[in-house]
Amino acid sequence: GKLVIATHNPGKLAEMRELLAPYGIEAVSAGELGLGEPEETGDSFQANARIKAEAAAQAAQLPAFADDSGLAVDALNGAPGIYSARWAGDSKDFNAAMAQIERLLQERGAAAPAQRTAHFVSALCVAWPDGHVEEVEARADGTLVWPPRGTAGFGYDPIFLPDGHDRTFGEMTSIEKHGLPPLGLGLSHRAKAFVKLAEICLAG
Ligand code: ITT
Repeated sequence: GKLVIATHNPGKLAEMRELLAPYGIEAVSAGELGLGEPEETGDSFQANARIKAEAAAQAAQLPAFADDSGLAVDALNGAPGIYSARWAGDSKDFNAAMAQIERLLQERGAAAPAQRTAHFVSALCVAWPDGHVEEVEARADGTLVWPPRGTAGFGYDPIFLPDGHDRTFGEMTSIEKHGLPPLGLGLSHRAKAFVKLAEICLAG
């Protein structure tokens, strides 16, 4: 059957399409269907993912897949967190949002890598028109670098160095960011969450 990918973020959409590709599911984006964007009024990643998935499932009368995600910086008490998109403003200026994080880290004297730890979170939700939902969440841990490195990916990728790697997400191909064989999917927050979701409802 057909699945709506309930995102208006082109970087996410590309990753979600890649993750779904092996399953042979016909996926259509919220943008392609002309669906609006619901207000993200939730106070957690999971709540916002569910708001987006349920709104799209109801509007399209098709199963809908949504991701709510963000970067949580330990020295900033988890900010920007669920406000990660909003920190970039209406102009979606992630260079400014990354510079803002760096300014706050420097104000706190966070120079050593151990003071610059952060994690990405991805909450995924699939909602069906009959009201059924499946929800999962995963994280990827790492350290923030400055200046930004690499032009791949989107959002905060150029400052995020995942644990155990020497290149930022911005320096990785999307395949590497998802997690390369032999380990397969399981580096990025989104790929890890997708594996959990696939175990629940896409594999069968
Ligand atoms: P939709 O709600 O339409 O899906 P959005 O960009 O508004 O798009 P979110 O509210 O979930 O989505 O915001 C998440 C933000 O966190 C996103 O804009 C990115 O800047 C950042 N982010 C999430 N995953 C990321 C990743 O894998 N790499 C870099 N930045 C990421």
